[in-house]
Amino acid sequence: MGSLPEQFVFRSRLPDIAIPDHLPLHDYVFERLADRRDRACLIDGATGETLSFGDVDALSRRVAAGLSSIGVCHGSTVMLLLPNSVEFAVAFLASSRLGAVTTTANPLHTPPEIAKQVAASGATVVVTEPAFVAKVSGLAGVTVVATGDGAEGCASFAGLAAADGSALPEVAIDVASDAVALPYSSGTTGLPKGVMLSHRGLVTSVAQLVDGENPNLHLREDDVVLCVLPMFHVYSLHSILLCGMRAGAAIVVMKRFDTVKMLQLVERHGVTIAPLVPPIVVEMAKSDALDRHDLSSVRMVISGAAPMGKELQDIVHAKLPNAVLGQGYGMTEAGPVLSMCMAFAKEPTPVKSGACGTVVRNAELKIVDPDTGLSLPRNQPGEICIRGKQIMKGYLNNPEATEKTIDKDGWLHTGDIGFVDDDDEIFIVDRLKELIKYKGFQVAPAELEAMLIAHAAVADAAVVPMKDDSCGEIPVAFVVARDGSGITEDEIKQYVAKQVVFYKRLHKIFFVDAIPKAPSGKILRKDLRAKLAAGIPA
Ligand code: 4UW
Repeated sequence: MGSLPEQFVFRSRLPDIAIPDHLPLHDYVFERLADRRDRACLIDGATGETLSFGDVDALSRRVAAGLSSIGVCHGSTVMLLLPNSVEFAVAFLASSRLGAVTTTANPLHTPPEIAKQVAASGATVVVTEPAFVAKVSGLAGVTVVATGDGAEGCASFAGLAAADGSALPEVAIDVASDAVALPYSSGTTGLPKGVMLSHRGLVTSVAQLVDGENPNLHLREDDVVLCVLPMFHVYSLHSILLCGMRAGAAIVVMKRFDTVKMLQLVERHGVTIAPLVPPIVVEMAKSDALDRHDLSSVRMVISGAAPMGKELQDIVHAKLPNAVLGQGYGMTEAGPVLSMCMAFAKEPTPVKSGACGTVVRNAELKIVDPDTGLSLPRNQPGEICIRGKQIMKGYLNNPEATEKTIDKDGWLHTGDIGFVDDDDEIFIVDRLKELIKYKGFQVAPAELEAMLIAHAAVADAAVVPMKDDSCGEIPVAFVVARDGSGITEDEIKQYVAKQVVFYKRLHKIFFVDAIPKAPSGKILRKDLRAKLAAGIPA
């Protein structure tokens, strides 16, 4: 009998902690409400209007009662189609109180993209701004709630918020099996899918960062956290909104990114924690305005969702010497955080530029050789896999995709290639999966390929990422045109642009005779990426 191969499993350097496994997400977030009822919780960046923790708790109860009055109940799905706003945070917590699931979408999505997600998620209520009502008003079986001054034919958010918050229905939430959030992600392959994050999953993931004697991400009650990243993306929802609230910090809500306005807000509110993505870090590092603002309050600059190289990290460090700069690594399906910079811990340890953190505690991480399936020791690159209570329950209505992502031993396969170094720091070096990340936003090649192939003049197509200095990656297509069609690059770009949100637009079309494929029919994306890396193909 041969002996079993050695398993190399990596753990946090921090000891495991006790994590509540009985609390629904909203109760966990508000667990210390009594101590901080009057402290600032949400600050509207545009108006300066501030809601205390007590206000947010009460408002989320009233909105829950209001949502209940329009039919939202345990197991319902509510879509938030909102830019960053107090309403977003409140509606999310209100849905959680009812045992409902929140699915989040970018309000800049096109009507067909939104309709697809509404249908797939089974959302029966969409909360949106008056400006976006027209995008959803024709959807059958959907009640639209409009914020602000309201809109014709819609329930009004203000009306919901006027309901009696003391008359909430009793809900028996099963924290392990009830999903509370349903963000969409394409994962390692195919089209975007609903990622079921349970109450217990999100509580675990938040606790892994901000709970315990020596929190990995040390947010304090006197911190002011900048919320410029979109709340509809899991990075902001989790690590700004939920972690910030759990820690008792104030959150400055910024509706949309603008470098100068962002720097003004940092100065005005004395922002101490700035969670960002690399393209914003680049903008900030390049901006002349940086030197005109006093940013000395910032003690932490967090980057994630896309790679940040050593050079950029060194530039920012030189410009903001008072701040600790580091990265976290997340993936929607991973619940979402896999690793976090140890320099953000209460008792920090030094880290290297370019590393994206150390695995979070109460979790296991391994690096798997994609060819043999065996786990690898330190300093050897392979597929990053993670296991723990924080990972997703699975994809909604898609057990096959779930089985391909979470193996029978509970390991979630990320499709990222990386290694763990001698100091337990993780470096991501490549991506096995199809995903394209434009400024941290997900672009699923399969979605664009299906659209291209549906065009009468296109015989075959493949979409891959091309490296780009300011966006990280941009989607480009290799297209086989039908004989005699005479279709042009611009026509194809326009055809796609009309159907998708801005970050999914194709930036370049390369006409080719054939798409390279394996005998199974799978596109050989690696070959196409190599072609791009070797220079613009003819
Ligand atoms: N370096 C290189 C990174 C990195 C990265 C992610 O859109 P998703 O599904 O999810 C995210 C979530 C990011 C996130 C959440 C919470 C958090 O605290 C944090 O750290 C500050 C980050 O991006 O895309 C997942 C994919 O994005 C890539 C990687 O390919 C991953 O599978 N990615 N973070 N630091 N690449």
